[in-house]
Amino acid sequence: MEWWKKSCIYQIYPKSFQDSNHDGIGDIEGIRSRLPYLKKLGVEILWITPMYASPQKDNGYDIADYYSIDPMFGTMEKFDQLVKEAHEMGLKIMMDIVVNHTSTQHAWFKDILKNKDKSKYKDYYIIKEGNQGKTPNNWESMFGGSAWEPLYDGSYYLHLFDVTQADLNWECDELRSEIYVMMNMWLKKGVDGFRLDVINLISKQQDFLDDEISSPKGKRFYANGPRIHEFLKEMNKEVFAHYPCVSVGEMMSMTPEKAVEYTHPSSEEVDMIFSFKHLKVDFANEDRWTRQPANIKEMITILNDWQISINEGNGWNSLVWSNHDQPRVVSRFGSEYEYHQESAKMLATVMHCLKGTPYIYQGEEIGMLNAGLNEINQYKDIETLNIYHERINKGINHEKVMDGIMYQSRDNARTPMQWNLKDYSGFSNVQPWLEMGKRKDICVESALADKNNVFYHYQKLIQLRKDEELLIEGEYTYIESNNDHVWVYTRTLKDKKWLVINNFSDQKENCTIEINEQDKANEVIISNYLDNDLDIHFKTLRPYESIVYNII
Ligand code: TEU
Ligand code: CA
Repeated sequence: MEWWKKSCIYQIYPKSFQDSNHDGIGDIEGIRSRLPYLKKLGVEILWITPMYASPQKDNGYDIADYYSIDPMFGTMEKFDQLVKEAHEMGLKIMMDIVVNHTSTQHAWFKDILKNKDKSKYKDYYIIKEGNQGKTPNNWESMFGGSAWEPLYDGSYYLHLFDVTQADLNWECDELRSEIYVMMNMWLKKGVDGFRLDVINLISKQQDFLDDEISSPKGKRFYANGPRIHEFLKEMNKEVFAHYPCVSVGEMMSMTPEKAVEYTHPSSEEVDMIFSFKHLKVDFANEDRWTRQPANIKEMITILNDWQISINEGNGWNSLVWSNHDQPRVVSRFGSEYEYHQESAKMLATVMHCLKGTPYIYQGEEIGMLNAGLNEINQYKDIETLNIYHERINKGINHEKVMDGIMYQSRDNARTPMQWNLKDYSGFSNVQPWLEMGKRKDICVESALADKNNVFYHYQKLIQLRKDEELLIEGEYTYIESNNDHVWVYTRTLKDKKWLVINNFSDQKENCTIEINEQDKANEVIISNYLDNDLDIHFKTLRPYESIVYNII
C-alpha cells in the first residue's frame, strides 16, 4: 500500500505557527521547536504553505524565487535542518508549490518589464493584445476585478488571482521544463512531496473567449482545461516518478468523476486531489460572502457521493474540513461555546473514519475558532480587502459586508496558533503580524492538561488509523437513519465491521438506523460522550454525539 494512504497530513501556515526570533512572524525555527508537539499528536506528513522568497502580497502564494527561502522565515540551511530533524523523528515534509503563477517580482517577469519585446521570457506568461483599448476579454480575477492588467504598449497580462500574481503560460515548452527542473531540485534535497496550488487551472483554452456563464467569468475556459491531463502526466513522468513522493493537487470546479480521472493509479497524474464542494453549503445563492445556516443534509450527500464514486473509480480522497483559506470548522459546523468540545470531536471523527487521507489544519486539533475581528483594518488578507472595497463600491452597506467577512474571511484561519495563556498566546513576545483571535482560552497548554480534550481525541483517531487496516482499506457504506442531521456509515474489511454514527445538530436527535437486524455492537471504539449504550438500531443522540461501534 502507498505510504501516504495511511498517514495523516498536518498543515502548517508558517507565518502563524510559532515565532522564534520575536519579530511577530512565525518561522522555520519555530516549526522546528514544535516538532515534538506534532510527533505527540501523531501526524506523519507536514504540509508547509509556501516559504519561498516572496513579496508576500498573498502570503507566499506569490513566489519571486523558487530556489530560495524568504529571509523572514529563515535560511536554506535552516530549512535543510528542519527536513533532517523531521526525518529523524519519522515525519515527512510536503512542500506547497505554486506553478500556475509567479509574483510579478519574479526575475522572469521583471525581465519582461526591463527588456520588453526583447525579453526571452515573454512567452513564459500569458500576454495578449488589448481589444480596441480594452482588456483582451471579460475574464475576472478570483480576488475581484478584471483578470487582465496593462503591461506596456497596449498589451495585457493575465492574473487569475491578485494583480501581482501573473499566470504562467504552460503552452511554452521551455517554461514547463524549467518548472520540472525546479521541482526535482526540491525532491533531491529530500522533501517528500508536493501540494500543487490550483493545479487544474494551468491549461487555458487558447481562444480566450468572453464568458457570461461562469463565476468568476472565464473559469470554464481554464478549470480542467484542454491540456491539463497531458501536463500532469508529463509532470509525473519528469518529476514524481523518480521519487517515492506524494502529490496532492489542489483543484477547484471538481466532481468525483473528474477526481477519478486525476487520481486513478493508471492515470499517472497525482495521488489525490484537495477540493471544496462540501465546504460551500453555507453560502447563500452560491455567494461566499453572504452566509446562510449550513445545509448539513447537502454536505452529507456531497461527501457520501465522493466516498462512493472515488472508491468505485479506484481513486483516492483527501479528507478535509479546513485549511488556510477556509473559516474554522467548529465555528462553521459546530458549536463555539456550549458544545465546543463535543462538536469539535464529532467533526474529527466523521472525517477521520472516512476512506482517504485526513488533513488537520493547525489549531483544528485544539478546536480553534474564527478570529472574531470586527474592524476591517484588522484584516490583512488581500482577498478580504479587495472584496470589502468591491462590495462597498457596489453600495452594499458596511454591516452587511462585515458580516460576510467576519464569517468567511481567510484571516479567520490565519490568526496565530495559540500555544499557552501568556501574552500573544506564546506565539511571539511581540504584537504578531495579524491580530490574535478573540478566544484566547483555547490553547495547546490547556488542551494538553485535560485528558478529555479534543486534542486527545485527534490523537486517538490518528492512532486508530495506524492500527486498523479497516480505516484505510475498508469499504465505505452509507446507512439510512431517517434523520437529516445524522450521518451513519459503516467501514468493512473482511469479517470486521465498524459503525460510525454522528449527530451534526445541537439538539437531541432520534434516529432509526437501518442496519441488519442481527447486527450487534460489542464495543465502543471512540466517542465524544463517556457513557454510551450498545443499542445500534434505535438511538436518541445527544447534541453533536458521535460514536464508533465494533459490530459482530
Ligand atoms: O487557493 C485557491 C482556492 O481554491 C481558493 O480557496 C482561494 O483561496 C480563494 O478563496 C478563491 O476566492 C490557493 C491558495 O490556497 C490560496 O491561499 C491562494 O491565495 C490561491 O491559491 C492563489 O495562489
Ligand atoms: Ca520570526
